[in-house]
Amino acid sequence: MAHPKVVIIGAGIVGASLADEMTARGWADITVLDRGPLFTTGGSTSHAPGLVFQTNPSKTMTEFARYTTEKFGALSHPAGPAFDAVGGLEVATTPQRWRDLHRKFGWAQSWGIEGRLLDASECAARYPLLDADRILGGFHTPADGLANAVRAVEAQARAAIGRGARFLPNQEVLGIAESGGRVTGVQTADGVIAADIVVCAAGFWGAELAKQTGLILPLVPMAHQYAKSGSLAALADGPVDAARLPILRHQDQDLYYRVHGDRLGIGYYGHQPMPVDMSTLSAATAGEAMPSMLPFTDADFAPAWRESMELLPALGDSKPEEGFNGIFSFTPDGFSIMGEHRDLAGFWVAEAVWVTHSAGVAKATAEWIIDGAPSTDVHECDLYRFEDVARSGEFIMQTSSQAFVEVYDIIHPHQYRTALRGLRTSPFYARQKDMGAFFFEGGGWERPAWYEANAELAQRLCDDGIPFPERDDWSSNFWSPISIAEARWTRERVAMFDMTPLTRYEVSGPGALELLQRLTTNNLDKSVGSVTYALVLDETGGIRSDVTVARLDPQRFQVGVNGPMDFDWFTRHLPADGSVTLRDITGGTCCIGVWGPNARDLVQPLCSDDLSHQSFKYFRALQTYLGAIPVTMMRVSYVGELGWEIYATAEYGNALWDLLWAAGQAHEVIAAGRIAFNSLRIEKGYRSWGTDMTAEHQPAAAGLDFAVRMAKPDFIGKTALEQADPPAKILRSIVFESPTAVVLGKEPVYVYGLLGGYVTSAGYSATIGRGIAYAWLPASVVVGDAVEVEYLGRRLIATVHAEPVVDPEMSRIRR
Ligand code: FAD
Ligand code: THG
Repeated sequence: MAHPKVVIIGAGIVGASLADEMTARGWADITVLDRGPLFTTGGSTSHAPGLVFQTNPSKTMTEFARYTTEKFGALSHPAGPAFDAVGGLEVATTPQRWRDLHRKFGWAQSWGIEGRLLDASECAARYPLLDADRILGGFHTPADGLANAVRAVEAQARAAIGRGARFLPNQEVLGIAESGGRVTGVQTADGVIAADIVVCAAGFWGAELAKQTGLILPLVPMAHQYAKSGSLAALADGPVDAARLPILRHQDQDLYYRVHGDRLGIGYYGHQPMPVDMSTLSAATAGEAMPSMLPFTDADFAPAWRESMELLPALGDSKPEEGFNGIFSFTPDGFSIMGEHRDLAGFWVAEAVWVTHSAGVAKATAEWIIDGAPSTDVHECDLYRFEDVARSGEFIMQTSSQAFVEVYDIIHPHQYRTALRGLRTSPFYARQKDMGAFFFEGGGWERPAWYEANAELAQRLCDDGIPFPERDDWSSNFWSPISIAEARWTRERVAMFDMTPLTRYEVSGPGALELLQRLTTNNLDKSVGSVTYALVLDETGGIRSDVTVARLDPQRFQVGVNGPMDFDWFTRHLPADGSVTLRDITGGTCCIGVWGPNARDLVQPLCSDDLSHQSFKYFRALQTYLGAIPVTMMRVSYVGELGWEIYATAEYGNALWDLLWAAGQAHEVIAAGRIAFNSLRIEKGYRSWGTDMTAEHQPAAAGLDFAVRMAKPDFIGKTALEQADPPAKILRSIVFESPTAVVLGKEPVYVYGLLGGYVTSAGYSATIGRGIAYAWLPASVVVGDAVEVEYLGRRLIATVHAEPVVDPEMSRIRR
């Protein structure tokens, strides 16, 4: 069978790597076009100094980087290697950074990157130019190193050409040809080059091209300074073997370094963000060989040089030379952008990719195009991960600028952006502020993390001798002991949780049931009023989402999902005959979770329907009234308590809150926040998609087999599950031994002294008075086994616990 005809726009590191990956999978009809010459095209790759530090908080990005080092290490180029594993060294000059390097060491362990923490003298031994007195220590990673990006481009391009690909220089793509919702080719000055698939790998120019197809790529081309020192005596004829010096990061001052012969290259992120205006760039650089290079701005670099002299006295009286402001892409969250245009079939993007991740991104993209799904979980990079609000020019610019400023900063996992806050608020926002809510941000929403109004409650529990363990300086950021009180109170009395930001869709029409049956693993052909928990799988059986589906009418369902990528997936699977309508109703509705042993006593007096356990069963839905307010109630509880999610359209929100709040006074109701919510759901054994499990995992491994009905007629992913091997790793609950042991997520877990896996979600269980977490662990691990979790350099002992940790009999919920 003839393979599809592919055009790749851009012969930078991404385009070249993609051509190699696709031809290696047997697709030979591939044309790579570049507006510049080959292989120094003038794009970002042409001048990238090529430092590859693999360790990243993201497992996916780390895996992309590891694949890149392995692949580039095996490439051959007549001029020399495409990758030199000189090692990486990150140094700390502040106690905060030193602590953070411990955290980074943890990520390296979790994701399988070799590395070691070194004291100052060990750092100086590896990097003799360092002033050892200025540093507290460093993190050394022997497999990191220097990519020669242009060599890597050429070597991969030659491999692709050897398998039939064409690389055409001086061919600017002027437009995308399409017909009937499909790409048909690309427009150049010479005419249309036909294609079934077009991949936009045009680097920071890509957003402009994509815009022509109606697609917004949230990236900002940003200038970043790079310069070289003069010849350094210490490298030219000194005792230091320049060729073996590791790549170096001095993140406390936004600096990085590599060797060029007997000179040092210095990169700097400390200057103000310099977004590039694309409307003038093209005209300004049209005739340039390096349109991605802007003139050096000396004044911006002055602090970089000053700080470099402090750290590396060997710079002596040398001066910055050959400086330039090079352009590359920044995104709102720092991740790349990958995927296929939903409204223009065959138009793919692989954008905002560093050299570091390039081969990994290219491999995943090739798998996605050719096999239908990447073998690595790529949700963090998904083209459709962005909420509507995140596609505005204002949002893209502000958040990408913040991403530039923070690129080397120490970022706490609960540190949320400060710019553009307050964009999405629930109807209860004013009430929440009145109660002293501390807000986290998620998807543009303001979400109470805890309420200062509950401080008194915390004090009361404290006085009653309930333990409130002290937290260390790091984990006590963006946290309050009040959250412990809120969680306890939920289990003992009743609490109101704002569930408005939980994304929900209405799926309706004659084809609605059939569509949902195909998209999910559980049987949904049940009576009106049923609520069902189900998984959404991809073709490989990987978990794309977990959802609740409420049948509100024979042809109308309300689906509680995880975010914008679900909308994308559902939309792509809508039948062509128009028999299903999909609507995101999140913004027009609101939701309060009323949960706790007192929940029924609180709500029943407001409702003329019978809310008893027998009449309104667990996992059922009811459309009714609370007082005068029309509501949909679902007897579902992510926190594992008696109670309901109560939905209303947004205009009733204030009245609904006030009604429940007033009725709740007799039952000692409180408002409770996200931190309590999260720890309650962990102790109850409920997973959070994107953190605990992703498309990398099948249901059995994630402990979610109970939501799969293999007897049901065909659904997406079923065949893959039938053929699946037993999982090698399983998601387990662990409970820490010490009441003061707390972790935050992504920490490595050791089993019998050997690396066994990593933590996903973590929290403090107020119910059992211990830190708890989920961790991916070898399937051989059994309940009762002891494990050790490394947190900021300390080993914390934990035990694998039977699930759920709290209320395995479901007696709290089913009553
Ligand atoms: P590019 O290399 O820009 O390739 C895109 C290609 O598309 C270009 O060749 C361009 O000519 C072509 N093109 C664009 N529009 C069209 C069109 N309409 N028609 C035809 N062709 C078109 N990354 C690291 O990992 N490590 C580092 O140390 C590092 N340091 C950096 C230092 C500086 C100063 C800069 C600027 C960047 C650095 N980067 C680094 C980032 C890295 O260089 C880029 O992220 C990466 O090279 C992007 O590769 P790409 O293939 O996506 O884009
Ligand atoms: N509420 C609603 N929709 C949601 C969530 C929610 N969709 C996304 C996400 N959260 C889905 N996650 C879960 C996880 C567990 C449960 C509900 C939603 C749950 N599970 C029970 C259990 O595992 O025992 C019941 C399972 C069953 O009976 O099949 O409650 O919070 N609306």
